[in-house]
Amino acid sequence: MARSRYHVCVEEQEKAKLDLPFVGIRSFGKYPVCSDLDKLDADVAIVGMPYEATQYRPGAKMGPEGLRNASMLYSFGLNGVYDQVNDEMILTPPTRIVDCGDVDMVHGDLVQCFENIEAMVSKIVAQGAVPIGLGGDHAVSIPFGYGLEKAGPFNVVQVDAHLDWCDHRSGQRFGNGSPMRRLAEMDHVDKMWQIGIRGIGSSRKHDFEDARNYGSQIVSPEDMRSMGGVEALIEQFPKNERYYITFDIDGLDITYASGTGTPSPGGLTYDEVRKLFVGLAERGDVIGMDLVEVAPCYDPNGATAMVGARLIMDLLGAMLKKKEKLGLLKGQMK
Ligand SMILES: [Mn+2]
Repeated sequence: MARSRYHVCVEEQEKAKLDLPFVGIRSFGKYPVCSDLDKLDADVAIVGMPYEATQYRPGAKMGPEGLRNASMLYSFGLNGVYDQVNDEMILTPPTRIVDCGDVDMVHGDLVQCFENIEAMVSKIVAQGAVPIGLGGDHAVSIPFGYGLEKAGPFNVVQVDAHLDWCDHRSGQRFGNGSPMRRLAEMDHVDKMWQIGIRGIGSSRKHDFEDARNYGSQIVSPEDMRSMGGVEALIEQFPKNERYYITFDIDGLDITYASGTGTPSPGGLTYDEVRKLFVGLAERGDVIGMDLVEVAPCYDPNGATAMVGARLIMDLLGAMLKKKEKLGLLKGQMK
């Protein structure tokens, strides 16, 4: 039979299962699903926390779904990705990343939702994996922070437009304007940096004073650039200490992150946040991270979720490369 002019000559042995981004089941990055935490055996465990009680535009409870969808763009390389900056492969075997699905939610029941988040995160920590949480509104960082207790003590690096240090609003102490104060109250939380802060939020002057009195370093995008940029900021982080990164997507500028409840101009760029995460992963030991407040309903082209998913991948690449070089991956220790 005559061949078409479009015939592509592929030897049988060159054929491969491509598993392209539009094919298959949408776990984060298309990494394997682990639905039984008793059997969790991985370096990193992704967990969705679709909890929401936002103070303005709703939608963050669909964040895990949006981030998993967006992560398909980066699912080309189950056998790793070429990092052209450092001229090396990253996220290669034996690194093990799994998606544990979502924490179970009970609509309107903060107590059960938070207990479930804390239980799942602490179980992941007990199994020796680094939890990466997908919010959800920023209140999820309160039970996430308690769930990290056994991985502590640790420092907290927040990237956010807002200080989130409000003590309570009409008695509500567990809203998305309060996670940083609640974290600061935890015995296993040590130093704190709050980066990208510029937004108009629920924290008042006395909340800023309380944060500074705690010892928190509050760094606006302008502060960071005038001190010499992200490279100079990274120098402030003590080496070899443990860090939990809590990343509110609105820390990025509104041009990167309009798909959120309270988008804010004057924010950080993708490159600044990437360098910050990579610098932290290289300098310290990142023991957990969450990305919160992605609201897909205001993200019609998916760009906000894509930038968010990409920054998780950037962080994981740097974290796991460091562990690989130290021989600390689970697959290396057996
Ligand atoms: Mn926040």
